[in-house]
Amino acid sequence: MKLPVFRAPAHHTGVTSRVGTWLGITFGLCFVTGLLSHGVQHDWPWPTRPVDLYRVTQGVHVISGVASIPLLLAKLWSVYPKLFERPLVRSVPHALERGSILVLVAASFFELATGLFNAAQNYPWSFYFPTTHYAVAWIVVGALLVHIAVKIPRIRRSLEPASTEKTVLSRRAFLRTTALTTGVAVVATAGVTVPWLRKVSVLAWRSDGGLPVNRTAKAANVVVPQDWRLRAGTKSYSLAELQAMPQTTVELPIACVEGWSQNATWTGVRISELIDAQGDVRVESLEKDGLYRATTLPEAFARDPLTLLALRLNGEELSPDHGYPCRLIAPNRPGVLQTKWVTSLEVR
Ligand SMILES: Nc1nc2c(c(=O)[nH]1)N[C@H]1C(S)=C(S)[C@@H](COP(=O)(O)O)O[C@H]1N2
Ligand SMILES: [Mo]
Repeated sequence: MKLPVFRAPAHHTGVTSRVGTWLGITFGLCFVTGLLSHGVQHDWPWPTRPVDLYRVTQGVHVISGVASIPLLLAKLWSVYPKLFERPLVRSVPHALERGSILVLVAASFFELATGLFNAAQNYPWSFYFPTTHYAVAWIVVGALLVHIAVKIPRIRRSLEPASTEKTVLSRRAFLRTTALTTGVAVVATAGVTVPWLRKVSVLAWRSDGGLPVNRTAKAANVVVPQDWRLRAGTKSYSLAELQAMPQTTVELPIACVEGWSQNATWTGVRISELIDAQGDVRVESLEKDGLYRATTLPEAFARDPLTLLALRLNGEELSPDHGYPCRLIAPNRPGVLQTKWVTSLEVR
């Protein structure tokens, strides 16, 4: 069998190394911010300030993930002639190296595809997304470190200035196209979290200016009883009693793990005025069996003056979908932990 010969500039190792370096940066950012997001949802120490920190880290997570998609495709395009190299396996280390690349590519595709679907709020699979996405991230990182370690000498050599002007120019053209495609992908989606990009982000979720609803009261099966009262430790309050208490107004974002985020103005009662938080506070909702029906508010957050049991959103009474009669809003906390339809607070 005669094997094809590949001479296109895109297949030059200089191109592969450069795109690989960019991809290394976006993967690195994506991994670190993903790790932080996992941590904050698993009781790792997490500060209450800056209030927008999670909004930024999760925005970077989704944006670097989106940027990685065209970069990974360009990188694979650049190296696919290697599939035609013979002999298939030259030695044991060579076999291991090729095997690790197979794992790396498969795991990377899995992460980028599931992440993209997640950002689009689409879950066409039966596994539990956060656990699987998190576990496979470690496979990517492990395989990536092996890959980089093996390739370092080649990367070094290939990034040195190349010889002929003409091929250098066409290599640059491929790199420019890759960069441009990546830029378009980022701009088309980053508006989910970067307010001034909202208008140009054609693929991004777009609101009518209001705060999006993640899970509606109907979907959550929430019915507020006529005689609803908030239980807070040993005390209890009717809605009218909560409304009669001193009200605080704060401007805080909902920063969803799915990548979108938006600021809003919240008015309500400070959690610290409702319960003496000598420890973490368990926040339960009226939802019977949703995955996010209850959360634990660490003590520092429960005592924070910006942490409210919100009764109003942007000047109006909370709508059922945003958590009527009351919902938790705290600084620097993922949206998934900003419990709606709160019915009890209890110190753990
Ligand atoms: N009880 C309850 N609270 C919840 C949820 C939920 O499913 N059940 N979803 C959370 C998620 S994932 C997000 S992003 C925010 C969104 O708040 P919003 O719908 O008011 O914008 O609510 C959070 N609070
Ligand atoms: Mo969310």
